[in-house]
Amino acid sequence: MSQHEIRNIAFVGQTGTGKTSLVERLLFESHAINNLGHVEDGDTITDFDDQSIHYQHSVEATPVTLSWRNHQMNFIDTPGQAELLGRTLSIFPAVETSALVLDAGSSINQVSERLFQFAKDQKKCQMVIINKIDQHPDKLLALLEEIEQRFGAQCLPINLPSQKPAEVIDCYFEPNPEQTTLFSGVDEAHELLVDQVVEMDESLMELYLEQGSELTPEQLHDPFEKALRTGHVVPVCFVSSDTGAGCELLLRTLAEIMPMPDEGNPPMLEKNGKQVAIDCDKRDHTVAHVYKVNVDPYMGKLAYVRVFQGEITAGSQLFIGDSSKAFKVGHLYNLQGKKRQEITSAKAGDLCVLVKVDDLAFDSVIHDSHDEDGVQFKTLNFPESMYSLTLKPKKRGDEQKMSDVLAKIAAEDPSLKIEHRTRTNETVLSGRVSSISR
Ligand SMILES: Nc1nc2c(ncn2[C@@H]2O[C@H](COP(=O)(O)OP(=O)(O)OP(=O)(O)O)[C@@H](O)[C@H]2O)c(=O)[nH]1
Ligand SMILES: [Mg+2]
Repeated sequence: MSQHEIRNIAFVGQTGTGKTSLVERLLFESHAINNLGHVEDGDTITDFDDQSIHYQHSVEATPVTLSWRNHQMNFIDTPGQAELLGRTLSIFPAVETSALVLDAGSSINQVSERLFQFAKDQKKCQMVIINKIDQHPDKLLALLEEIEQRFGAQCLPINLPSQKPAEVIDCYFEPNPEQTTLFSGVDEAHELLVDQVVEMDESLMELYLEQGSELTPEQLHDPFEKALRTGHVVPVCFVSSDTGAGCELLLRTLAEIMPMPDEGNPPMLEKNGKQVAIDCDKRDHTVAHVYKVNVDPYMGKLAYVRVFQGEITAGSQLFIGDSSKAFKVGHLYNLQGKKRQEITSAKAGDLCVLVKVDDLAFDSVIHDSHDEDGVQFKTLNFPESMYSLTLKPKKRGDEQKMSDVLAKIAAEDPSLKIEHRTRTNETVLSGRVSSISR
């Protein structure tokens, strides 16, 4: 599969909006799984770790992959709890698209606002997904208005809920004005979206004015990508993870509208403060980035990697950052929750996992040529620490054990800081409250 068919999407948003349930539903609808899991039953693909099952909240950012109509979609399900925000923000470099999932029955809170702003700062293409339309049909219009008010008038529905509870009506690909939606007309929604997109292309605008609203999705493809890259348009989709309503249209939107790797804004890779040009189609020079690290009790250290250029192959020799010492890629995996599939290579645009490479850490840049020495990702602005604790081992002599555990925790959550204060000989852990108390 070439990078043209790959889509990388992060599902983000305040807790409880249904991100994990939606990812599960999309895996099910695309036949990646045969049984639909539920968060309450602790059997979803992405909330598979003990803590997520116990708390019934995602604790980890978890990637999964599905195939849909010749497209490979890599999704990352992320935690929505405020204190786990560091784990969500840290995966943004791995994706082109940030999909903010909202709950039709809840107002937008600060976490969602923050995530929307962060995605904008990170120059991600964005979309908003309104979930749980089955539960709160009466609140959808108010939420749409709230979205417009908080995030701007560029947030425009690509489909609308039908008057029939389990259906969603397409307003973009093949709009049928005969269909009745729960609120505005199909034509009206179509026109608003096309008007917004066509502003990106003067000659198409002229044609549009002559031709009326007859522009095809193919004619609109390039201006749509430009509008997404510049934040000039943010498509809004309605779904229900519970009934599956709108899921097919959501997958179509992801495949046909949201960007492939080289249509998104280029990754914020820099060398000596200058942007580094990255070419997804270029065959030589591998450049990749570690967007997450996790220490698995059985598999050891797992480094979750996004490949930006070239390819990572099992057995190849790569460098980390400025190091002159190469490491050999041993086993390479695709993870689907707790299931792992060994792969022989990962191409530009794709995600993969490297195991047992001790020197890899969050934010490491991996490459295969010293031309790329010094390449770094632009620093992510993590939330300020809100809480600090001085830590001491209960028993004397356990200092080493404590420092090993702290190193593991800090490796997994880049927003946590560990500091040794030599003057007072204290170890201080700083972060957001629950990241510490867990
Ligand atoms: N009725 C209804 N309930 C839903 C829908 N989607 C999710 N839920 C329920 O909403 C609750 C929260 O769902 P999750 O998928 O865990 O939400 P989340 O966004 O992943 O939450 P965090 O991991 O804490 O960020 C669960 O009880 C789901 O069963 C939906 O479309 N309709
Ligand atoms: Mg979740």
